[in-house]
Amino acid sequence: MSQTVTTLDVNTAPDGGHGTDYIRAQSGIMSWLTTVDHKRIGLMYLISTFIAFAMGGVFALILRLELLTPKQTIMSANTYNQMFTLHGAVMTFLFIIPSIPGALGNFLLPIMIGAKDVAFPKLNLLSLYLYWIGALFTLSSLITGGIDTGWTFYVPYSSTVTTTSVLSVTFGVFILGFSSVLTGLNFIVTMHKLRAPGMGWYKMPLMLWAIYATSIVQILATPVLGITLLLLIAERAFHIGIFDPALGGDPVLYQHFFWFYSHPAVYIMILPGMGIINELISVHARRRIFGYKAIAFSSVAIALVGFLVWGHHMFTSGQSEFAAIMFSFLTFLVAIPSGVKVFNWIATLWRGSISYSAPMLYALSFLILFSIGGLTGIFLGMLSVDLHLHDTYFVVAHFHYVMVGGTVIAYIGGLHHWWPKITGKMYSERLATISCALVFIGFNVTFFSQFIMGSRGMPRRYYNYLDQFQPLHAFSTVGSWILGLGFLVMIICFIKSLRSGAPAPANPWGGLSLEWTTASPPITENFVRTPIVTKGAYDFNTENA
Ligand code: HEM
Ligand SMILES: [Cu+2]
Repeated sequence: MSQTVTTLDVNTAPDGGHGTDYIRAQSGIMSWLTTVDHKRIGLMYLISTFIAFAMGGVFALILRLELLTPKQTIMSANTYNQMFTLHGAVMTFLFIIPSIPGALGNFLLPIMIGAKDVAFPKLNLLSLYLYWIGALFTLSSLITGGIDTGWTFYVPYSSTVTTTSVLSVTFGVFILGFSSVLTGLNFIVTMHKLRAPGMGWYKMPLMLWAIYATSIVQILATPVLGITLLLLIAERAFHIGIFDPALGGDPVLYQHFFWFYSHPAVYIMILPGMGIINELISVHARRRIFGYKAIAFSSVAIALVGFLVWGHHMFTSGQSEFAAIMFSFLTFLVAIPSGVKVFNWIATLWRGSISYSAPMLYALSFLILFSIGGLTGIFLGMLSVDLHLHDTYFVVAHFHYVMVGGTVIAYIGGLHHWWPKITGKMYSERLATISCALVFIGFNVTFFSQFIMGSRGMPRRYYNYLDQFQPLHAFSTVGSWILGLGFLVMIICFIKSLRSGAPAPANPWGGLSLEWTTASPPITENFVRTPIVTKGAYDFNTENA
């Protein structure tokens, strides 16, 4: 009773005589910089956000190295402050928010609904340029004296105290926000207007429901961040007195504004990852997805409830007791749709014929790590418990379990899944399995120890720490090397695939959604003829499906 898909022929290229694949359709750098092909734009996002990930990753390894010993190890306290600020800002604004929508969303969305491109191809290119310009402003701080406020830019430190380059970084993030809004807008219109004949809303692959929900959050929440950053810029440059108590302002107001965006933003980060997991689990277990509608609506529910819980970041900031109790209560509500999803994924795997391919291994890693991240979120949402855990390593561990164990793992699993489609090349399953194992082990060694440290009172963002924490910190640092090695093997695997991988067939995994009916890589306008959707994306013939 579900979903997508055509029975039409494979849309061949280049030899099939229906045009050249999108990579070779035109050549020269200008053909890339002026392209309006969503696939080329997606590929450029893929590369750009990956560079950001690599930079953020190197910062992380350096941070962990500093924390190997309780006193100074390799850098000064000031450098440490700038390093974790940049690590957080790069990972958040330059990597995790734009990566999945920008790369996989752009590449897949039009193909998955049977369209030639997104609704506004030129606007799409503008989003990419805004991403690049925003990235330049943000990273310019590397040569103009850094920034040491933490990625949250809390006032009054950011507005009146620090002498580091707050202005260029916040302006960069402001521009990045526009990129995000325009992408969300474009995707929403595309899904409303350009679905192929037969592609009803309930026939869309669940990945697209997730992207739809994400886009809603992007266009509703991101402008609030933009205005907040503008106010911060004005405050710092002209002392207008919005946040400065000496001028009649209120510093806690900044936190309200900031988290009114940034809590929903964590759903901009995790929802697309959840969307990917649907495709990985169903295709690599050859099972119809269990509870299609429940999964679809839970994405939207998460997006909406996500707007009501920002105060759980501010339990210790002096909000009223009533507000704190309400925010705590509402936070638990998010657990319900999240739990629905996890339950449905496990039910889909149940009695599936699971193939332990790299995408499935990543999906299984996601299920374990995201569950740990989500369950520890309940601890933090509990008002009484959070008073103890606030701003400790427990928080650092929690959000890395969600963001890295959830989103990044899902993203990498998705990259493997769609790699043959995007590049036209197969990758080595052996190397991919090795890297997945290293990432899983390294990740847990790095971050599980931080739950323990945090529960014992190790504060976050500290440069020096008590000797008693050293064994756990050292354990965590060694874990980060294993994790780094895992990512390195992954990159080697991808480069090897590009150089010498076997040519990919149109449908290497036997998937049923529309992208598997086009050639690998697809031709410029995706399909030779507009596909007509007759079958569901998850209509695998398994017993009692
Ligand atoms: C890949 C391995 C990673 C390692 C080893 C790592 C390590 C760290 C460390 C050591 C800190 C500083 C904590 C402190 O001083 O209190 C930190 C903070 C942070 N990390 Fe990561 N990280 C990794 C990946 C990521 C990713 C992928 C993201 C994004 C989704 C991310 C987002 C953040 C954020 C937002 C902060 C907070 C910065 C702050 O406190 O201002 N990290 N990470
Ligand atoms: Cu939150």
